[in-house]
Amino acid sequence: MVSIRLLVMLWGLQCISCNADSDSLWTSKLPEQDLQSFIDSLIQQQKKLCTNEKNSVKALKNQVENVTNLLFYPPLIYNNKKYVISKVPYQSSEEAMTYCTAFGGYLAEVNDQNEYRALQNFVLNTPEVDVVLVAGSDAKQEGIWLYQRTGKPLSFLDWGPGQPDNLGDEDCLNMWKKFGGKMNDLPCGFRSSQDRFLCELPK
Ligand SMILES: *[C@@H]1O[C@H](CO)[C@@H](O)[C@H](O)[C@H]1NC(C)=O
Ligand SMILES: [Ca+2]
Ligand SMILES: [Ca+2]
Ligand SMILES: [Ca+2]
Repeated sequence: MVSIRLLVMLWGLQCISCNADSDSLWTSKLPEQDLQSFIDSLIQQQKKLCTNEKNSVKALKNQVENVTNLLFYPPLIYNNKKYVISKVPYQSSEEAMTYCTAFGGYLAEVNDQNEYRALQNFVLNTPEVDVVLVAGSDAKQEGIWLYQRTGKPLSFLDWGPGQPDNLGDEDCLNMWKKFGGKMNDLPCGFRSSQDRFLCELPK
């Protein structure tokens, strides 16, 4: 009997995360009913709590998906990651990074040739976008390009013609449709309401 009660208590513990009402489990003394019906009522309560929780998680996921669709063009799924290009401009590279972080990811980091090819095609095949900000900055030391998130040197770079030119001080990195999706340095602050940013998110 002791082991069954222990089991019930462990079960009850799972409920705490579901609903604050589960406090009542602890404040009530063992009911006068027999243990079996007590367990039955606990199981019913547990089922109800977890159904409610599942439904609210579903609704929340649906809301996040709705917001994602408002803010981003249809995603690219590549190598177990999800990449999205914003439908909105950014005021600064920091703001773009904040958006990507809020969705559980980071400003897209081009790590190798394969990821680059996939992202180039993605940019070229997304209508209405031209300049797409990705991770990379040489703000700390001119000509030394680092990922903002990790502070490590970029493991892949492929400049468009005449780039990087640091024209009027350009310390951030983008992929530019005009260059066939090749890279260009551009200002880290606001440049044009046509500019977009690219997030790399968990799938
Ligand atoms: C998500 O969007 C759809 C279609 O616009 C809408 O019917 C649904 O209620 C929205 N869901 C939530 C949780 O906002
Ligand atoms: Ca990457
Ligand atoms: Ca620069
Ligand atoms: Ca440039």
